[in-house]
Amino acid sequence: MFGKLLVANRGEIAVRVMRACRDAGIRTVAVFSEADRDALHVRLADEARPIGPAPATESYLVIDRLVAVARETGAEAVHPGYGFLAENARFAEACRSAGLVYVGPPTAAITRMGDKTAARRAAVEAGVPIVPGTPDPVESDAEALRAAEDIGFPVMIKAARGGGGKGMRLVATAGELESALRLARSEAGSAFGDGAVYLEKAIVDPRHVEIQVLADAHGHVVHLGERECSIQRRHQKLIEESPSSAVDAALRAEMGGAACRLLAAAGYQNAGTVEFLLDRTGRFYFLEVNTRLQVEHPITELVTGIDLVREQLRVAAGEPLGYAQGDVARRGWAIECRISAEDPAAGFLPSPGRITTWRPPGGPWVRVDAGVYEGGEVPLHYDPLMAKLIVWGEDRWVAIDRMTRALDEFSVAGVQTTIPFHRAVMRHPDFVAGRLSTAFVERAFAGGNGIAPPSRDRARAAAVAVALRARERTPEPPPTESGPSRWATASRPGSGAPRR
Ligand code: MV4
Repeated sequence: MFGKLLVANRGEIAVRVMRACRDAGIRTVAVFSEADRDALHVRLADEARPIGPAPATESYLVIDRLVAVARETGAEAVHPGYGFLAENARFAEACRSAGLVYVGPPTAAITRMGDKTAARRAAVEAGVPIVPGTPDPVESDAEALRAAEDIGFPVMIKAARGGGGKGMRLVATAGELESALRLARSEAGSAFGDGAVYLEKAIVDPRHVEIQVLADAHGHVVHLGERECSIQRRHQKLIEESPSSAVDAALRAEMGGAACRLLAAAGYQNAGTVEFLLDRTGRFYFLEVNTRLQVEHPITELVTGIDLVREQLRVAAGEPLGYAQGDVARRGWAIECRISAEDPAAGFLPSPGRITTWRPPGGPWVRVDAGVYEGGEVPLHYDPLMAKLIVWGEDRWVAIDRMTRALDEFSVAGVQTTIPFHRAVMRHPDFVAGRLSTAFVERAFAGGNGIAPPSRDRARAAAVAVALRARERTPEPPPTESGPSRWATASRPGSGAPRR
């Protein structure tokens, strides 16, 4: 195992990686921008080096500077975290060329999976189902129209180099295709420097379900089950849970097997995530591969007992996983809420500033992965994620109740937070019933309307329906609190203020 590792990141993920290093006896080097002199990750590292001005393009994204700091400090390995350079093949290669161990997949795997159409081809070769669509970018409007009629409307136009929904367009009819193509091409061109687009059949109201995979340098590939990530807004995940209420053991084995086949065929090593769309009939379709540790990795840790960062470090050091698929056990239910400095009552407007009160919850099966502390600052330059609140329970009802309790305990002042949003979701009848799709947030909270609840009538009708269904399905329904008065409480603007 390496003696010293540089963490090329900031915030909660830098802290998370450093903790795993401490546990493994690895010394850590933090890097920090001018906005992060007093940041938590700097305080927790064994040593820290400045890397430039606040803008990430002049600090956390400067490959040469990061590699130079690693060399100067005698670090043997580099962990990229997520975001910033975490899926940048040039960074991985720059580290390796400098003789550093990159804690992530082989450069070729990052490159191949970063190209959407190449990833789709790899999926087909590995026998992994993909959404029906064009194998290559469409060259002309005429070709697109022919393909779309072949596939059947509605279709989705996607950027070949894209991701995160940029350059993506839903097209319901042939008449809308031409203008949608034009818009998608220009959006893809400015976002990815490549206007190439391809078509897929649109899956209506899918769930977003992803499989966590670990692969070592000795040909062992195992999956750690799924994460349900449908609760998102504008492609930013807000809440994740594991398992998914839409996945049973048979489907898990099928999706897990598909994910392992794909990554094994790609010569993948380290931690990786295979994203799928799951339609309402339980069919799944490959979406893309995330060649990094993900924000929501702790929910997988809580249901499997496997420390994913530790595994990343071990695998990068050349150690074998040391267990097979059959050794991976799953127990209970985990939920994660992303606690960001954003105002959910104002369309999730970022709310940077000084944190004057920070009192996170605790107690049994409550985990808080934070990158901030009381008196510290949330800089406006970066992602406003302050912490992740993760709970475990023996089943979904217990986990929801425990998350509700933990959210009630969480006291933050000085910045607005997403806590009121999460409290509202935990009692939303559709969430409680596990009736999720990627459209959940916009439907339940009327999109830009932040945490505004559905109408009284809708809420009441849905609550009754859920209570009846819950009674049919399980002997012990959770204590739901779905009366209109509760909604009024949950949606009161400014309820992010300290409560106790
Ligand atoms: C889709 C889709 C429906 N049909 N593809 C959005 C991000 C990008 N990586 C893939 N996305 C989608 N692709 C087809 N053929 C719906 C989405 C989608 C979505 C996917 C995952 C998580 C959240 C989402 C929110 C809206 C749309």
